[in-house]
Amino acid sequence: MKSSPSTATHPLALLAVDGLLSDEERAIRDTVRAAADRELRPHVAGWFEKGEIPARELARTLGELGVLGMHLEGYGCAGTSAVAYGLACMELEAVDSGLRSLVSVQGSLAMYAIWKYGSEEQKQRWLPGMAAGEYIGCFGLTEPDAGSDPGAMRTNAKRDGSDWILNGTKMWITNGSVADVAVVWARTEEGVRGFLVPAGTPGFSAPEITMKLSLRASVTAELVLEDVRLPADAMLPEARGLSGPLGCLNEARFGIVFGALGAARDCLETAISYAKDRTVFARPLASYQLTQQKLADMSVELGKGMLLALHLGRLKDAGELTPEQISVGKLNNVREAIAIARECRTILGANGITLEYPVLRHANNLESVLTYEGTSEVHSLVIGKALTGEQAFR
Ligand code: TGC
Ligand code: FAD
Repeated sequence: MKSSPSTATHPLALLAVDGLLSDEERAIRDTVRAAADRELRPHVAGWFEKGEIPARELARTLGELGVLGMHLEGYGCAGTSAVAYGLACMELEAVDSGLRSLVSVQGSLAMYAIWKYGSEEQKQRWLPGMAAGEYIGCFGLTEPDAGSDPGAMRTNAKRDGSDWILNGTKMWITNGSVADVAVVWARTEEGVRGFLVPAGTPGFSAPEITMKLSLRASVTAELVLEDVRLPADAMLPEARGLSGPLGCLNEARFGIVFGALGAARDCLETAISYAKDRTVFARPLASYQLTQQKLADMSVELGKGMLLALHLGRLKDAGELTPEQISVGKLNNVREAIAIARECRTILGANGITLEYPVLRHANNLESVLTYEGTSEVHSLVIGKALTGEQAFR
């Protein structure tokens, strides 16, 4: 057995997690980490403070990095493993959840919907440009009165000759006001169907939602559809019923299983470094047992979360991952990440409440991550249904 090092060990090195990755996965992770640290991290506190991001420029940067739709095959996408995609999400969210959100919504929701359910023409029209970051996509499922229960949506699409006429409002839509194309889910006579709505279509607008205290380095908007006329070929032909949008959510939720741990890791690295530098009562804060207990507990949770994420990633790459397993990962890893971010904030004392350090920014962002892509309550109920066979949603 190897002896433990006497000098400081990184929390993830405690469980030798790196050894579970292939050379290619490590290389992709390191490339994304280096680019994120070089091109995103220096600006992110400023974007968060202003509540503004240079979305178009960012999309191109992320496109050049190759992370937009990176786990999809063809159409300019890299076709990486699910684990590699998860690791990229982790590195992006180590900078800010809002940046991972941009990538999740682009690749796992908007591009995935087109890739999985679109016609060949729709794929050719949108996917290469979206992979390159020339076009931005958004995904409109949630409505003002239908969040956890998307089946209660009111947005509707009615036939008029061969055209469709869409009416309704979508709410809390990431990338909404900067998107070139919106994937909009609407009720039709034949059940829920998906539509591609290009920006600028008459009757379609996307007012931005402001005054957010979370995900400030991310664009969030309403989508308003007032008698929006679309041609027949705007509908995604292969998505029928609620399983269409829910199938996309599986993809984005998977990215969050890894992503949330990136935010947690960044908080923990910050707290360890701070505790070693900060002197209280004439000794480093890191030398007190209470501090070490906090750091130990957080490292254990981070390591467990990472093992869980990798296990789910390997199942996904083997084509065996189930929605219930994704719920286990999303519930646990986001819940633990937000607990870690809040605990790290205590270690930083007053400094922890500023944007000089990332911890409260991460904690505030994780409030959104806890809620979107299925709240923690929704994922508990998915797991409860799997365990008992009884659905307790309604
Ligand atoms: P239910 O009756 O259970 O199912 C309706 C149909 O859907 C199928 N299905 C799934 N298919 C694929 N993947 C899944 N995970 C699925 N879950 C269910 C199901 O088999 C059925 O198919 P069919 O063919 O029989 O019709 O649906 P329900 O109405 O009881 O709702 C179940 C519930 C509550 C779990 C689901 O609706 C839910 O997940 N609610 C949460 C909504 C949510 O997560 N919204 C996220 C919006 S997008 C977003 O937040 C982006 S954030 C930005 C970022 O990612 O960074
Ligand atoms: P509600 O559904 O009203 O839930 C309120 C509370 O009730 C929650 O605690 C919930 O867990 C609980 N609850 C609900 N049902 C039950 C039940 N059966 N039993 C017990 N408790 C229950 N949506 C998109 O479509 N696209 C996007 O790009 C997108 N981006 C987002 C970005 C941000 C920053 C945020 C904050 C949200 C985004 N969303 C997006 C919306 C997100 O998916 C919803 O907010 C989420 O699904 C929850 O819906 P809601 O906010 O309406 O809460």
